[in-house]
Amino acid sequence: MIVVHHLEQSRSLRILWLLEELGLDYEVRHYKRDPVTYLAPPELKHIHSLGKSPMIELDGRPMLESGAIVELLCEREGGGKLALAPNAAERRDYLYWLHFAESSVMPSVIMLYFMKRVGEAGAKQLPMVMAQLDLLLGHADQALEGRDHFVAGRLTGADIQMSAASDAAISFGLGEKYPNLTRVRALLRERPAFKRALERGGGS
Ligand SMILES: N[C@@H](CCC(=O)N[C@@H](CS)C(=O)NCC(=O)O)C(=O)O
Repeated sequence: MIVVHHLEQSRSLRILWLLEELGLDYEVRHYKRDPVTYLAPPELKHIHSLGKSPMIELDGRPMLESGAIVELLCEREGGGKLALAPNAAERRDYLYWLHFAESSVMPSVIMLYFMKRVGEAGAKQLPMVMAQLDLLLGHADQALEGRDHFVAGRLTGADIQMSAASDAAISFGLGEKYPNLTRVRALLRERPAFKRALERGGGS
């Protein structure tokens, strides 16, 4: 049985969504964020020293990093569903978007999030961080022009990982600036598997 250590309001929702799309059995263990620091509770560190979420247990061992989790679950547990075979022509695009989410988009998202929290102290650097995020979100938005998926004309793990980019656009109030990200986000959130994941995640 796959166990998901699910932190509320976190990127862990993508893993619940993936598992629902793959139709796999899993158990969810819920964790609340610290109301002051917004960090994960210490119990997560008892399972893996980094204490981050998403965290799954597979074969009795903890595993972190959403991109790696998505890749492994699609290929090994999902029989290739939502993935692209190693020799598929679009495999390179699949891997590109699958990893672009955490490797490129999220660092800028997190930076902007903290800059906004520090207020005046971060004001000078804010335009530079904003420009970076704009570049990355614009690139993703462009890739969805006239299409509903990043690759292969169907839902893949790349779309699930990249949902973090559209979530970020919406949470920073940039939805209108990125109409394709916004449109696709609305479409994906209508999927029954997404709704089931939201329910099992306790609404976030
Ligand atoms: N790159 C990692 C990011 C993991 C991560 O930082 N998760 C956040 C939640 S979105 C977290 O656990 N924050 C709580 C904490 O750091 O204590 C991934 O994609 O899995």
